[in-house]
Amino acid sequence: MNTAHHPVQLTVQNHIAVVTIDNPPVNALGVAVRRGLQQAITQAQADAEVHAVLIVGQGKAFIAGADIREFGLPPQAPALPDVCNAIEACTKPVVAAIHGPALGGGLEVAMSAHYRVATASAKLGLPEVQLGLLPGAGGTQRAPRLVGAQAALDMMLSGRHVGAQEALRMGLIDLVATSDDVQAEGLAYVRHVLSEGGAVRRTRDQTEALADRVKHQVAIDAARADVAKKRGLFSPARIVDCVQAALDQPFDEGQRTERTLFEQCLASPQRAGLIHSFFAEREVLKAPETKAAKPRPIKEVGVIGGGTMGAGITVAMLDAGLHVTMLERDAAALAQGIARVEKVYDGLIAKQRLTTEGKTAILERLTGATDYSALAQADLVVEAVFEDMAVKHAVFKQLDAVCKPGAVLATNTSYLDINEIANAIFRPQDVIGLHFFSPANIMKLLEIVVPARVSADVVATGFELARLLKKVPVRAGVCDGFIGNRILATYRTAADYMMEDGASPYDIDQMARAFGYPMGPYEVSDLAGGDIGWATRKRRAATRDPNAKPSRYVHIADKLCERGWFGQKTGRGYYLYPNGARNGTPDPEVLAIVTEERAKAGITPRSFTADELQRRYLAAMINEGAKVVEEGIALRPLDVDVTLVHGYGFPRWRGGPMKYADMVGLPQILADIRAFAKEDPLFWQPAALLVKLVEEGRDFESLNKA
Ligand code: T1G
Repeated sequence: MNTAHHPVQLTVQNHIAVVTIDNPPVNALGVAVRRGLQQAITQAQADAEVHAVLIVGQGKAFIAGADIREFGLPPQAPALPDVCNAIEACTKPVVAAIHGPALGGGLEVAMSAHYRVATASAKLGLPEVQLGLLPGAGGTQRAPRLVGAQAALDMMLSGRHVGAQEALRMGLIDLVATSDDVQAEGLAYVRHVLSEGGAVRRTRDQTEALADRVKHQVAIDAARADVAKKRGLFSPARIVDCVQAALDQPFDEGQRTERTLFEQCLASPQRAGLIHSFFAEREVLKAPETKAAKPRPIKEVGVIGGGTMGAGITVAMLDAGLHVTMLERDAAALAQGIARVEKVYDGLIAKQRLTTEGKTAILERLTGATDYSALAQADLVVEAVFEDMAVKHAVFKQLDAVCKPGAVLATNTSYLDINEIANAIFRPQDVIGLHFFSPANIMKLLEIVVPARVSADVVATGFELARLLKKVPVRAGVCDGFIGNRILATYRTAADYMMEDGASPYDIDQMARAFGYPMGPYEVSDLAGGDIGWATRKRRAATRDPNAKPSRYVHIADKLCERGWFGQKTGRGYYLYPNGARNGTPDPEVLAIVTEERAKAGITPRSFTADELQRRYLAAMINEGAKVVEEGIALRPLDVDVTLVHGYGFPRWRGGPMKYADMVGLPQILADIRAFAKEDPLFWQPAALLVKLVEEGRDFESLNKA
């Protein structure tokens, strides 16, 4: 008896073949599902008792799309385009009844059916572009035949989900069901089709939606121009080409065009990087503590500090629907903090993304206070006060005295030792680091920093808070800079060394942009303000061990700061920002300072090619990332990837520095580091983990599932 689970079942009810897909968790179209669908259609076609076919999904989805885990593996028949064509070729009417996600290949299956009905929960979309792909199972040819070029391009280039009502208006579906009983609604619609004569309405034969060729050509041309402006991604331009084929070519020829372009996208490194990011953003949610414990409840939260970070965190909490108490030291500071929060919402009102009433409703959940007793009932409190250990100790001493038992006490510190903060109070098990990134209500990354004595459910609570705030959490151990800032310090140092050795800061920024960063390290410094790093360097100089090995110190950044050249906020930094310009222009005086500092350091400047700049910049990033994994500060290489992508601008379509290293090949990365070490053995010390992986012929990915 074959007890294997067949993910596609066919039952016949009153001459209707009900084809049910049951492939948890989201009915992805793995090879067993494709085979089952093809067999079901063949069986329904051959069975004289069957007058029509209904396709429906079991569980929470219709079909979430192709099985993303199959990409990059040898293809297995039947290919999804063939399955879709078989569905469409059926001589009996086929109805797709959609609930939940019908995405990518899932919507392509539905569009190859002759009719579509959806419940209110339906989410229809063609998000392949987010994976570096395009709809490769006829979607680029059928969608325009149903909804026209403009709407099809919008769906495929944005990847957005479309609800049932919008889908009906577009012509993507035929009916929005009145109940959530998707199978019953599907059967009812099949009976309706049969009562109307049971016509087989093949999408490939529809011409009405593309009748006005001029209109659709205008839409295609506009999309092509828009895509050309957005550098970086590979598949959007090919999506436009596919829709052009849908307008110009017969269906079968258009499908061949689609197949050719789909295979180009499949072969692109962007597909590998984006699919890695897709899964990595789900794997980071799986930390030992989130498996071991349940989060504590989070309803009332407190934020201490109404400065830039405190206000940003307050907005993030309010946007999540939480009740927030902002605590400041006095009424004046509190008023400033509240004003910073209101300014965010006033900005949204100005952009007509929020109404005045909406702002009022949000602010009803915000309470201001200047006395710690206001936090007595908070479930979680996060402090965002001045980065000074004495100030942190004073805050946590108050929290220890006032907060209810079980309250989670979090610090937003970006580099102070959280173990030291925790050990100074009577409930270290409740202390955790929640490292937000500025602006805290916008940046997705949230480092969940785990001190030695914290209890597992507090860590789980940090992850739960990230979910509520729609942020991307990454578990980090306690060290200087945790994961992100520690790696940033290293590759920024590598950039400073290259600048002092002969490269212009402007060439380094250009290299980073060419790699896919939105801006380079010196543009970032000008945006954030060079004074922040300057203050940290001065603070650390005071505590630096005089007997420590003399590591090379580049003074260029300090020289700019000594002149008050902090960046955009002072009109100049590495770049000039005349009249408040947002885009800086290179500053000859900065280059003169660089030249002067080289001379003082006794350096004869050398030239660097863009490739040399890039290899050093990335080798430093990857090497430090390997050390961070080796020391357990990051659980896996993918945690480093997600941190750098969601907190530091690393291009998501490259998957992150560790994924990029795997794609380059670790032997090459290690060889680069060893070559650079000949110039500077102190800075370029290969991570033991990197050496080990190369010796064993493994890559970083081999550690992600371990
Ligand atoms: N393939 C394989 N696994 C998938 C999957 C997929 N398509 N979608 C989700 N999963 C896994 C996911 O990794 C997680 O696994 C679990 O399901 C729950 O996902 C030929 C080429 C459907 C809206 O891009 O957008 O079709 O962590 O945590 O928040 O033209 O998943 O539990 O082990 O995200 O409720 C196009 C991708 C594919 C849709 C559900 N389709 N998925 O969200 O759950 S390419 C997509 C999603 C394609 C064709 C082309 C979301 C969701 P684990 P989850 P969720």
